[in-house]
Amino acid sequence: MPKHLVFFGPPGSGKGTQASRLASALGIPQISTGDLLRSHVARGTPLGAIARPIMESGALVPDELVTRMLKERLGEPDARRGAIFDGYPRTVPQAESLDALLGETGGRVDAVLFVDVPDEVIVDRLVKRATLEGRSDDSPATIRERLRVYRQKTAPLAERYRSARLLVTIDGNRPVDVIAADVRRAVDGAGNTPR
Ligand code: B4P
Repeated sequence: MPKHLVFFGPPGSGKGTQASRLASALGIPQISTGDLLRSHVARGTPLGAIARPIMESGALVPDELVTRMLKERLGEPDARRGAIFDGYPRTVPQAESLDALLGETGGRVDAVLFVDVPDEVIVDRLVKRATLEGRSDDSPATIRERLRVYRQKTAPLAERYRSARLLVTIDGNRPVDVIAADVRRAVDGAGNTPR
């Protein structure tokens, strides 16, 4: 049975870092909508041209564009055995689309890992990353906007997944290896819970 796991959390919580590790450990792809969008921007595609100013402002790219892109990625052969979603879904309509997309092949979301980190730690991490990597959406003003958008549009998903008994909260304010061990325990446990 393919496994479909979702990482969710505020910007800079480390969900990308953990998603990448888990993907290697389980041998299934990490699907990061942020990375896919950045690749469209770098290649100068029509989607990239629309996404670029939106990402630089800290807002969300429209649901239908992101979902179309995700559907294409999910259709690639390596995603047949499952996938780790990183940064998707980010809104309630995206969560509904994900359920529908996975449902088409008899799949479902198996677990949602919520990487929880306090705001002051996030701002600190992203400001540091701005110096190291120069990502254009890591300016202090954009970081504040990304956090605001996260609280307004993405944080409500926690309730949806909590009531579906899929949510596992992981303390993301610890060393990467310690978090990864917790994630692994959570994922191994999730497969054994009847729903
Ligand atoms: P993303 O690329 O998903 O950016 P993000 O949520 O801000 O996550 P980020 O990569 O920064 O952080 P992560 O938690 O991995 O999206 C960028 C933009 O694309 C969005 O703002 C939006 O415009 C658009 N977009 C993407 N998906 C979308 C969607 N579904 N719908 C609409 N729009 C969408 O944390 C990584 C950082 O933490 C790194 O610097 C790492 O070194 C550090 N870190 C990790 N673990 C750590 C630890 N344990 N301790 C200390 N530091 C740690």
